[in-house]
Amino acid sequence: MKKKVNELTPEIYTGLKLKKPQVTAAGIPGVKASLQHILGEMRLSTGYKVLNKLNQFDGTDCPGCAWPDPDDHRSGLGEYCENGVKAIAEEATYKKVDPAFFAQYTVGELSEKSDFWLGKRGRISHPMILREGQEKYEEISWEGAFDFISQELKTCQDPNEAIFYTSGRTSNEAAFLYQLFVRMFGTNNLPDCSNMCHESSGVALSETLGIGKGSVKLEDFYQTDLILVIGQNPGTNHPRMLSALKKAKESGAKIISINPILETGLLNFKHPQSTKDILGKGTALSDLYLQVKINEDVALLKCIMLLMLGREDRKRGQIFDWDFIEKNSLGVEEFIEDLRQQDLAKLAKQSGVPFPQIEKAARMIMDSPKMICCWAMGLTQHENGVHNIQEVVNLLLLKGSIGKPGAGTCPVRGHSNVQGDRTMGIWEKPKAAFLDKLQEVFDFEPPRDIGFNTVEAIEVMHDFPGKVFFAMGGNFLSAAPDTKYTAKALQNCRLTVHVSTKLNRSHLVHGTNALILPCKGRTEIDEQASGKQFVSVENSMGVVHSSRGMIPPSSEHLLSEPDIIAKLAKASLGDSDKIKWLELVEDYDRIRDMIEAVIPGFEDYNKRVRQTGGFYLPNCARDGDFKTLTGKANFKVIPLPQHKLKQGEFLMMTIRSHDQFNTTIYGLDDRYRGIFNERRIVMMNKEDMVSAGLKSGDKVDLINQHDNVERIAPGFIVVPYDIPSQNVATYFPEANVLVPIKQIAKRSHTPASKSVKVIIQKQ
Ligand SMILES: Nc1nc2c(c(=O)[nH]1)N[C@H]1C(S)=C(S)[C@@H](COP(=O)(O)OP(=O)(O)OC[C@H]3O[C@@H](n4cnc5c(=O)[nH]c(N)nc54)[C@H](O)[C@@H]3O)O[C@H]1N2
Ligand SMILES: Nc1nc2c(c(=O)[nH]1)N[C@H]1C(S)=C(S)[C@@H](COP(=O)(O)OP(=O)(O)OC[C@H]3O[C@@H](n4cnc5c(=O)[nH]c(N)nc54)[C@H](O)[C@@H]3O)O[C@H]1N2
Ligand SMILES: [Mo]
Repeated sequence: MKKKVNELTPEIYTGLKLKKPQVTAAGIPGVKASLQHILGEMRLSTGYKVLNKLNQFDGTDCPGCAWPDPDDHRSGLGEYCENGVKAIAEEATYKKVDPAFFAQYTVGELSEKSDFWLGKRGRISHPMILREGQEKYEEISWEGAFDFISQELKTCQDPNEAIFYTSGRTSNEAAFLYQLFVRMFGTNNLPDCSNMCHESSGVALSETLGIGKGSVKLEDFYQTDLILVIGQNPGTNHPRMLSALKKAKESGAKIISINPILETGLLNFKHPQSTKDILGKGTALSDLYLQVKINEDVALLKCIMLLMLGREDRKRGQIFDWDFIEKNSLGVEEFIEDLRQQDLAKLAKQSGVPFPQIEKAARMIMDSPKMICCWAMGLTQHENGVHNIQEVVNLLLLKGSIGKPGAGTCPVRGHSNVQGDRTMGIWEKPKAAFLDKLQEVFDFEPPRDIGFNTVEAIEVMHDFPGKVFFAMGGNFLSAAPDTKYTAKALQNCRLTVHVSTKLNRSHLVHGTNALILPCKGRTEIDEQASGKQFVSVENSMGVVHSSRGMIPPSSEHLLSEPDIIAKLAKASLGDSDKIKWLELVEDYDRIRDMIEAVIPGFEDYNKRVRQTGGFYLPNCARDGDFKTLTGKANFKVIPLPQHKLKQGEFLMMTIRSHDQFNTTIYGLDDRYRGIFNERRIVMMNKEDMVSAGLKSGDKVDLINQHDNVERIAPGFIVVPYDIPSQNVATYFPEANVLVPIKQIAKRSHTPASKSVKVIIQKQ
């Protein structure tokens, strides 16, 4: 059946309400929103049980974001935030999607429901199969499911016909077993959500600083003079970061935010667990807010650095840290020479930020010996995503603000274990040393060819029918760019398999045969032959620690992710001398012993992961030892992006609302931005609306014409918003139909979902 565009994002209109954007994050409204979500999904006693142990030393790691937990003190009331509570309520819900549910609806009928509706049906309870030509999913035994998949894998003429995706919630133990199975099967086709997320950070930082991860620890926030938050909305996506920013301010730091829109969480914060905060005014966070135009951060940073160079020229050593630069870096001469060619006024104009504000930012940076730069998707999801981050690194290097306390890089990760999954080898481009080690320890010949990343995997499935697509978590269809194109890619597969907790659109846009394998979630007790197990995860700052489930699984038919992988591997490959798949899962310590044998930094893993708070992985950039190809930290000469917007064309960023976790829609409100009860909206500058003859509430079609293909997202409602001219914002995933598959970041291949060119047509 050919699907219409609408069926891929079929939100219904529910009655948009607009209010003024809020100026304070969290506080009582945050507490109220958390409670509503808990009460809607689970019994209060279950809610209490999970939340009480959330992010505690002996508890469950929040399945929400990857922000670290404090090393020392953890709040007795629980270390969590409003959006962590929503993540828990989604996972620990009492509602069930069982075989009776699937008997009620055809897949066609389900695909007409909104993502919000699908997600709210509850937890998937049984393994299900959609057989060729059938209209409904039906129950299948676990054994039957593993046999089915292994038969399909065995009929691959080349192991590279199969593609194994991973979303970042998967534990270290599951991720390690998964990549081992996939590589023993014979392919490096291990695309992951990171390809769509922080891949640009990984590429940029590896080249310049020698490690693809950030360099700071939480305590650096309390020792720094200045924090830059660029292209990130922590109030919604990393709310616990606001507590760290508050504490940093109390310790004397200043904060500059750089973002096209004024995000509430960066303005003011009332800690929901502090009576003083709740009753008082809260803490003002940003000392300076630069409303940069979308994807003009390079122009802004160059303008700031040119002002710094002006001062430095007057007296050498006044601004730049020459001791650091000469000892640790390469390329500063070329960098400064290029900077001198730039024109202050032109840069300022291109950035869209008033010049006096840029001067103020430059002064604050010049006055701060130690500084931290934080960023997220606002920098990575552009064609020049890698360059954006390398320009940030240039700034840090000029100041010598790396490899010392209170200073460094802080790419704030998304999924709660996305960083750990990469450390475990979920990567289409594994390093030779890693493969050598797998070969030595497990006695097999690992594949050496580079595998497909997410975008390449979509293109290959699109152009060459008959692939097998297996997803360890996630919602590939809705998370990926160019929804219609990705739909065809999945529909071309002979088999699509999803290990999932909740129903999502990727189960409904499927291959010739499709399977759903329901797994236990992070919050649930994982009992194996040797007793209750815990898993481990790595947070955004490289701390590896344990996470154990606290409540009984939502269905007796669920298996854990490691168990699913082991059983599939056993059915597909059988045991080898070195690996007895099922024995490994009896006691996860055995999997951790294997990880220790293969991956550096995991010495004494089983012992250290049991220490309170876990342990830090080695980080060369943190230690000031830059393991790049040149052996030094590298300055890079970064070109300015050129957006030649035609008359009537806009640059669109696709962002998250306050009520979603990626493609999981918790609710229809974006409370901080004052947008309620609706997701199919486009935020637009008021003057642009006048020029385009549009008014608030008008319905428009959004159109993208990249590569001579017309992509249409019909029926979006115009919302006037404080956003730079010629910039608009929509929500992910509703606007993903517009993100061109071929518009990707150079070298990291991350879809440019924050700089999509659109024209806007009134309906
Ligand atoms: N509650 C909740 N938590 C989450 C998630 C979630 O969906 N919900 N998702 C998780 C994941 S996987 C991730 S990766 C993170 C995402 O966390 P964020 O990166 O904070 O998420 P986005 O909503 O994509 O927001 C990007 C921010 O960048 C700004 N921006 C866009 N373009 C530009 C630009 O060109 N320049 C600058 N300076 N700013 C720009 C936007 O205005 C927005 O504030 O959050 C994680 N945590
Ligand atoms: N336009 C646009 N597109 C984007 C982005 C954007 O900003 N704009 N952001 C990108 C980013 S940063 C990311 S990270 C990707 C996210 O891409 P994904 O990680 O693929 O998507 P999610 O929505 O996080 O996946 C949600 C699904 O995961 C399953 N799930 C939840 N918990 C578990 C678990 O414990 N185990 C298993 N096996 N399954 C589980 C549930 O079934 C749920 O439906 O999307 C990307 N896409
Ligand atoms: Mo992400």
